[in-house]
Amino acid sequence: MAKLTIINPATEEIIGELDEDTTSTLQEKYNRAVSAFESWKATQISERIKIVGKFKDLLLANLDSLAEVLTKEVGKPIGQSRNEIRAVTARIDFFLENVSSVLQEETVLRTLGGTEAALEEKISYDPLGVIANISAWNYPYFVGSNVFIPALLTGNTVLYKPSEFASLTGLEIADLFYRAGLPRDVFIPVIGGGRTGAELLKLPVNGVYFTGSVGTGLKIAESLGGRLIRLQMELGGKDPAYVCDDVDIKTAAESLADGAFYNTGQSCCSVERIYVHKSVYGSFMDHFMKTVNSFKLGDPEDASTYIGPVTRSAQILQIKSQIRDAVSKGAKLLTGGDRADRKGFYLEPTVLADVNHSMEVMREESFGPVIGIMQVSSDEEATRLMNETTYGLTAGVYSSNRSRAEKILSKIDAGTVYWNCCDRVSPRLPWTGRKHSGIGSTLSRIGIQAFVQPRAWHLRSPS
Ligand code: TXE
Repeated sequence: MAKLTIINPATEEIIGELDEDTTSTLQEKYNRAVSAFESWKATQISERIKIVGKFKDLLLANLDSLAEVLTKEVGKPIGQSRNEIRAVTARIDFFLENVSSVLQEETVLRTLGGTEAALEEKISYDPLGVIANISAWNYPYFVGSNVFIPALLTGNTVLYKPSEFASLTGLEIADLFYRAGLPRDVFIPVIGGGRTGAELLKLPVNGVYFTGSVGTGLKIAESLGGRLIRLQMELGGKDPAYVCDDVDIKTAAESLADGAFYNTGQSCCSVERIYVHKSVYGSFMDHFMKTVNSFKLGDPEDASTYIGPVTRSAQILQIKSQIRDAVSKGAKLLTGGDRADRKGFYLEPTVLADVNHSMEVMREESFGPVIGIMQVSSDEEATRLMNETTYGLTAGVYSSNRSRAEKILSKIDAGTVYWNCCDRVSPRLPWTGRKHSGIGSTLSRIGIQAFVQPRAWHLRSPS
């Protein structure tokens, strides 16, 4: 059996070793998930709600130890690990409160009959079956729960493959579910990297829910060619924000610095490009740099750390190559640009000015502590540049004028738009990417419907 080695990105030390799944263990797990489906589907919704509610309680009861594992495994600063676990419980509450009404049967026509037969039309919902949930490492609790919580609540069984960089957390999640009373064959973790993910998808699962990079998303779409199954993808972004000339500059700069560097810039909705109206550019840059310079880089286990290591060493090479490309084309490096002088996969927070769209850093996802900032002359220019991308996850506008912001945002081709905020996700709203940022939606009532199939009933009484 091949081993998966877990490395702490802050120390580069090996902190664990797990057995990877093989073709035969995957088949065995799939068989278990299939055999558990009928009884889980038949389980009362109130019972499913009770188990998931207990899982939520266990998350809170074990918050500190779970956060420690997450921090050791992905390098997320400990305060941000705790925030993630705490915030995921609010998402779970949304699902618990809404799943019953989403699954409610709906009668859409009822005729009385009389001389004719009475007719009723109604819609009901069935789970899909066994779903494969292939997940990313950057927010394992968030991106995982967007899928496995509504999937389980609606009666599906789940084969859950956490990222190979977040597998200890994946196993913690499975353990909490079992302690909450979930039958072991209803939620089964799968351990391994890309090869294991690809093997998993060869099994005749009924739905594939993927969170990860565009490159892997495209490979998965190709590998599923010829199979008519439900496919959802939450992929990368190159999320822009525009600062108009009518804002409180300090507030906008502080908000955007946080949006660019929180989670060490490794959020799908991190701010990755900033456009600033030329009349406020100087003042914006002063405040922005002051905020960035105040961020403490260091040991993620230290509660005062804001910037930790990046999770994968390969990201360092990729981001440094973007920085080199930008500087060689005329960008000005205002701070950072290299590895931090310490052990671990650390990159200094990096700010690039005088950037343009010929540079990779303004076109390709960076997924790390780097940001490009560009001056613009008008709302029209900002709108054009924000849309000049293959991605479409989020976009933000900072302005004191709501109708000005809404006018700009309505022209941006992105699934989520923000006025005077960024890097924000709400369980009440769909999380959905356009263009290369994804297919389908999680969260909101739409993100519950994503895990069921409707049944249309035509019921004619005997005449
Ligand atoms: O992705 P990878 P990562 C995006 C984020 C960034 C990426 C980072 O923007 O682009 O995710 O996550 C498995 N067949 N989002 O680095 O490498 C792999 O083992 C099947 C978007 O983890 O693509 C891992 O479990 N599976 C977002 C998973 O795919 C395969 C929220 C992802 O790996 C595979 C969070 C294959 N051929 C991050 N190859 C949003 N939009 O909401 C790899 N895997």
